[in-house]
Amino acid sequence: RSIEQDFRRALDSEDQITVLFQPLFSAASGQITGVEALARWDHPTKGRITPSVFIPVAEDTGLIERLGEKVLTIACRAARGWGSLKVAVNVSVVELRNPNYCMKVANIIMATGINPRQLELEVTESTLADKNGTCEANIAALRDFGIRIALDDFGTGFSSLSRLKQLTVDSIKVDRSFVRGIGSSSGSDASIVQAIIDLAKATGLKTTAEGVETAEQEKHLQLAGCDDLQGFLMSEPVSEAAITELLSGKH
Ligand code: G
Ligand code: G
Ligand code: MN
Ligand code: NA
Repeated sequence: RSIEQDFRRALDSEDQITVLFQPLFSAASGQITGVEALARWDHPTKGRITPSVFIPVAEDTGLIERLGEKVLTIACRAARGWGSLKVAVNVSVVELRNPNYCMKVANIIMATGINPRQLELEVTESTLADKNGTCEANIAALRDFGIRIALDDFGTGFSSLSRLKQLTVDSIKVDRSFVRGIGSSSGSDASIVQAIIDLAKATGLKTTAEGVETAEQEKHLQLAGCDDLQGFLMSEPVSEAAITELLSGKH
């Protein structure tokens, strides 16, 4: 059977698609500031399949809309048990091209009873470059509703600074390809990260660094003025129960 057929079955099943949550921490205080929901697919015979494989399939087949609804519903239900903790969910540009996207999100928020201010949606730079004005309209409507928007993988796409101002997102996530180079000999990645953080601050945006794996990177990002840190150094993506335990202060 094709991967498309298998993925369709996975969406119909109760247990193949799961959601893990990776915590984000304040660089200054070390306190948990939020979590990012990350989809996982446990294939009945092939084992765990990574999103970099199934997200493109989901986008090409239109099944991304069903995946998005599933992940968002799971994330919002989990958020109910976590007080006012921010929960971030990744959104594909394909979902944002649907004129009804904002309404679908609003329905899930109302059905689960969470405060829209708890939710952050992570969009990619391809959303900014999209000629179709629907993405922009959806982002504006989502923000009017109180949902925050983060620009994911910042620095890897082609978004111009003027587009960044127009779209008025709330925060940017510095792509891990830049974070990886911090502490390496040339020093150019450290300069790029500093420039991105300074640019974000100048335009009133919050910053999260992705892919923080070493204490040296953490130290550098603290000094650079980055707001939040996310990466395997602090925590890999974990289960809903593990986040609940982390919040309760147990170890
Ligand atoms: O979790 P992992 O590092 O394997 O994620 C790989 C990529 O898949 C990342 O770019 C991440 O944003 C994306 N991804 C993970 N979960 C989702 C999801 O629920 N929806 C979308 N659109 N992308 C996701
Ligand atoms: O593109 P996006 O930022 O949504 O990707 C999130 C993905 O990054 C998740 O799949 C997660 O597993 C992965 N990730 C999170 N922290 C780290 C890290 O410290 N190093 C690396 N290499 N990947 C990470
Ligand atoms: Mn993301
Ligand atoms: Na990213």
